[in-house]
Amino acid sequence: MDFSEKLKELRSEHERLLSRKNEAVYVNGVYERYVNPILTGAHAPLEWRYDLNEKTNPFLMERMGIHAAFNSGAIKWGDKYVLVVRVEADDRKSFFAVAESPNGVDNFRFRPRPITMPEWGEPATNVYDMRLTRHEDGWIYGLFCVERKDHDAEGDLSAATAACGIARTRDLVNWERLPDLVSRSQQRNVCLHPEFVNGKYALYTRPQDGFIDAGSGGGIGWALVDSMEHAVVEDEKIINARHYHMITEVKNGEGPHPIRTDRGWLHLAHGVRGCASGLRYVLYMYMTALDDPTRVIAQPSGFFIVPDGEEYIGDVMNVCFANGWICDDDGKVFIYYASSDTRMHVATSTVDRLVDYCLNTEPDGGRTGLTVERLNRLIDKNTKK
Ligand code: M1P
Repeated sequence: MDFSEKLKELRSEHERLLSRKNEAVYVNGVYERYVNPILTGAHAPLEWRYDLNEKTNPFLMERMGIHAAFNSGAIKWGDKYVLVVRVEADDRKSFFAVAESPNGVDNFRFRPRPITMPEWGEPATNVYDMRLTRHEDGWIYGLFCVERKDHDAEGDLSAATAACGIARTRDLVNWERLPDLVSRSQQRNVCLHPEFVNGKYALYTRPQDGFIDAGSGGGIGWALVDSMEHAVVEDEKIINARHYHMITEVKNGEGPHPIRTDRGWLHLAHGVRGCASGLRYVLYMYMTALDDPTRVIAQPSGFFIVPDGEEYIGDVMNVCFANGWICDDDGKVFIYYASSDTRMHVATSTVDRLVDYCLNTEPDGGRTGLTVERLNRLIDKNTKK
């Protein structure tokens, strides 16, 4: 096959992948899953991966490997479903790129270039996991993790620090970088609440002792800050704590910003537990009071979404992670989740179903005896004559 034939085939295979239709499958009444991942490394434009000039690349070799597209922030932009994707190159560096779809479930296409994020302070080694918030102040904020080498840990090559980077935009094209969040502890999984609370910006935080360990960090935190231009966490309180023998035992973190409903704020988060095969990341939901987003009013027991089938496999196995969802005006909710730090998926539900799930699923009782009591109550209800 000559160069132009190979290129033609490459383009048609790529187009086949991008235009593949997706199909919903029933799961449990709470949400539908879709059969195909919506984004993978292979969705990255060919122009990002190949030198398409026969003279300089006669074998049509890939010159820049892109192996993963995951942990995406999400926003509705006009009639498009837009993701700010964590794209990871073969060199382990991730960056942000915008992909958009006309229907939210398939045909996601990357814009021609990745986001060139301005630096702030010491240039980042890595950036990832952007949470997007269209704030009532008129800006769209992107909060993300900024990883830098820990210069204090001499001799430990893997020592790093995590901070919350802050950027804002009005058009998803031009990004203004603001100073990183100032906080006593390291921070990852920070997310901006969409409304002012007591006239201040409200942040969901995740204080952590080190780069990996939440340690004494307690759980999902909450902090009010005066400004996003110089955001400083003075006081932080834990609003959704971790617990022994629950899905959040090792750590947890807020996903995208919560959705306002008549019955309270709907939250999506991830919980992590340890097991013989390593850490297991699952998604869970909780609700907080409308007049006080720090007061938990419901938290269904157990997980909401876990890796399923091939989703278990990837760069970091046994991981479900979500930092983006979109709620349409008609109440349809698109839940964008990643599997095993490798690819993006979508599940769909509605505000009504998610509220019903949160308010009518019993909470975790904390011990096996109460789980059996709960089961017996349900069986009684279903078998009573
Ligand atoms: O590898 C799983 C996840 O690990 C981190 O999440 P957390 O801070 O809760 O441990 C993040 O690096 C995330 O990107 C990743 O998916």
